Amino acid sequence: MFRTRLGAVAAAVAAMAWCATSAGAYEGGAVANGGTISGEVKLQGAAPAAKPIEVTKDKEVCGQHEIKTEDLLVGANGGIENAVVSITNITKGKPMSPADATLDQKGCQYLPHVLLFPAGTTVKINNDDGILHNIHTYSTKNAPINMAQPKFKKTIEAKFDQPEVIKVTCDAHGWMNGWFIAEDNPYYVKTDANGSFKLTDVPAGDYELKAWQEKLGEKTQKVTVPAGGEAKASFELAPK
Ligand SMILES: [Cu+2]
Repeated sequence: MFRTRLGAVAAAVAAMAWCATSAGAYEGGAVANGGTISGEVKLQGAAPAAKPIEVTKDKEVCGQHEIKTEDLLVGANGGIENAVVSITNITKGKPMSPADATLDQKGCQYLPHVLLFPAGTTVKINNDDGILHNIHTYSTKNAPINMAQPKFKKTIEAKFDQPEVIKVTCDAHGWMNGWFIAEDNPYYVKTDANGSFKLTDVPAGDYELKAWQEKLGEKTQKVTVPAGGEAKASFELAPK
């Protein structure tokens, strides 16, 4: 009886392990005659101005420069900075190389505000301020972190094995917030200050392209990449 039950458990574990590696697995390799996808992510309608944040704690460090809200940064032409554009359904393409991903806590802000990296990356979380921060990640697929980082603890390392969009806050300074985004394939990019983006070395084919922005949510569209050519794709995100 015991033997049989153990055998069943072993079979179930083996099946789960197989699922974990086969579902959503990405295969990287050489891309012959790949194309590009480029475009812009724009805001529909008038752009709100970033609001100054009142520093209420550790003013001698956090108050040395002006801190503004970063949840919706819009350029002069309506382009949205820090939106993330990615292919959602690609299983084969350029290699997914391990990334050096670092989050700095500097002047009581997260730099960068949105940090992208491939799943499996170990992120370095630096405290450059010489005061107490407390990193808190709101993840469900990866183990959440809620850890005090006193001034003598310069770096915390945390590994993110599962693809996930993760909100990050500091429990010591209520205005500090940012995002970790662990991707399941290497076709992802953050928009620049004008909302522009470009993905390169995309194998020819039909894909679903997603634009995500922390405040406006996400939109998808179909895109066809020609061999060695350029596909254009632009997004308009509506205010909520
Ligand atoms: Cu902090």
